[in-house]
Amino acid sequence: MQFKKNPVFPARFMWGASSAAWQVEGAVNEDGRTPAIIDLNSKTKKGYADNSIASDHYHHYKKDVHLMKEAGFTSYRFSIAWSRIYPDDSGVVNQLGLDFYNNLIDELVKNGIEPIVTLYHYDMPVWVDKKYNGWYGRGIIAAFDQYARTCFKEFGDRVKYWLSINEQNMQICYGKWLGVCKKDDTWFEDQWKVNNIMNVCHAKAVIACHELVENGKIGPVPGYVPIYPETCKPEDQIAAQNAEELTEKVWNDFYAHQKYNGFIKAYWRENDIDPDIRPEDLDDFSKAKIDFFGVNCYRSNTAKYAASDAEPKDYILNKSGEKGNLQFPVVPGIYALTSNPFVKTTDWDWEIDPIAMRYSLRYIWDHYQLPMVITENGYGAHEEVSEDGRVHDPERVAFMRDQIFQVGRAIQDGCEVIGYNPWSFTDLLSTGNGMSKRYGLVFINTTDNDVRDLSRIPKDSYYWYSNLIKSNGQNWGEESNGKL
Ligand code: BGP
Repeated sequence: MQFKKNPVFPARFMWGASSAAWQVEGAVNEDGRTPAIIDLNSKTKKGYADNSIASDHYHHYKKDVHLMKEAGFTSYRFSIAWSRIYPDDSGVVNQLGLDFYNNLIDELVKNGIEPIVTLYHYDMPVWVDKKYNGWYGRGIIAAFDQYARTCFKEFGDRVKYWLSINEQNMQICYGKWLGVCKKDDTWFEDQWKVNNIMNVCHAKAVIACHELVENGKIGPVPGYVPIYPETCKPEDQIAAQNAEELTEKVWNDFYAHQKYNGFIKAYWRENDIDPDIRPEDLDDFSKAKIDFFGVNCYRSNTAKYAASDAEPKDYILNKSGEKGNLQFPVVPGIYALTSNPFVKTTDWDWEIDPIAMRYSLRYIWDHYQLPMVITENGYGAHEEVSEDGRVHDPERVAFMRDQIFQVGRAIQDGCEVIGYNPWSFTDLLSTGNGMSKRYGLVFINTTDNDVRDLSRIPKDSYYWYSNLIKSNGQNWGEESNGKL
């Protein structure tokens, strides 16, 4: 539908931004924290800075929260590093780890900023990985449950919005990239066992949150990429549906309906896959009723028909930051991804598509009728400080303006959206491109090769966003593109 008026955002809309522990904190060996698998994984993706210093948020959190407050934030989404809370298998909680998050949460609450906390954002402690064989072993279920329960008991008096596992679907679909897959040649089958164990952990967290946190709300955080058919050819439409099922809908249906959907059960049967689902898992699933969806949405994809005898191709992400360096996947008989001539792309070939945001929110609302909070959305770019000492990021301002406007349109369409938390508040490490791919509203003075002084420099987008959110989404500024 077309609307004659600009959108109006609800009162108490949660305007903020997002981060994850391993990408922003640094201080990996301090105050009792022990290594996480992602520390090792990030070192394999050379050449860029590993996460031992990152944005040094661990030592700058007060300054960072102050900048959030100045900007008018009403929320901040961050994650807890499991290995700060439980550094080893002794079962003894690390008080210094609790102290760090207690201090951060207190600082946020004092400044009127609602904490939105992710339990797991790719950083499994190495001791868990070794002891239980990572996500492959069912031993992780009790360890994760213990960790989640500790977080709810320690922080649940002040944290009311919780997120279970970040982008579980992406961890399965890109298991090799994100360090979940341990054995390439059996991953085709293993991924569904791993996924089931992750689902049990998600379910345990949902159950424990409702048990332990008064008025606590919890949801999953799928990575959501709408998939358009390349043409109106019916086969392309089915290919787009297949891609959507196998990269996101299987997960979203599971979270909302608390059971596996018919598509994936048929897929397992067809491919002789046994995901090793136990009766006690089904029991946990039936009790794990989520309260909302976290939504990570950056882009869209396009799919087309792939014949059964097509040559299979892996998805090779663009790691260079120069356009045109990606390989779309071909999954014979199921789908192939392809480029979309109607949208521009970033230097990493990510589609710039604000309508995808409206589409995603409408899709999730139409299917599941649950409130949504945007937990990631953002523009990755090469950036530096200008001669005038400022950081000018007009592309990010345009990106955010168009994306937020489409969030507003989705609200006008009838969707219940309760917050917008783009990636990321400060610059932080990208999963594959370190500090060369910056997402922040605030520049961190460091590079992949040179740590510099780690000073915080708010970018133009910070000031633009601040004006917008202080007016609860009415002041679109000089960069309004007619949206006033
Ligand atoms: C999401 C992850 C984030 C973040 C973001 C940007 O999938 O949840 O951790 O990194 O993507 O991706 P990248 O860093 O690869 O550009």
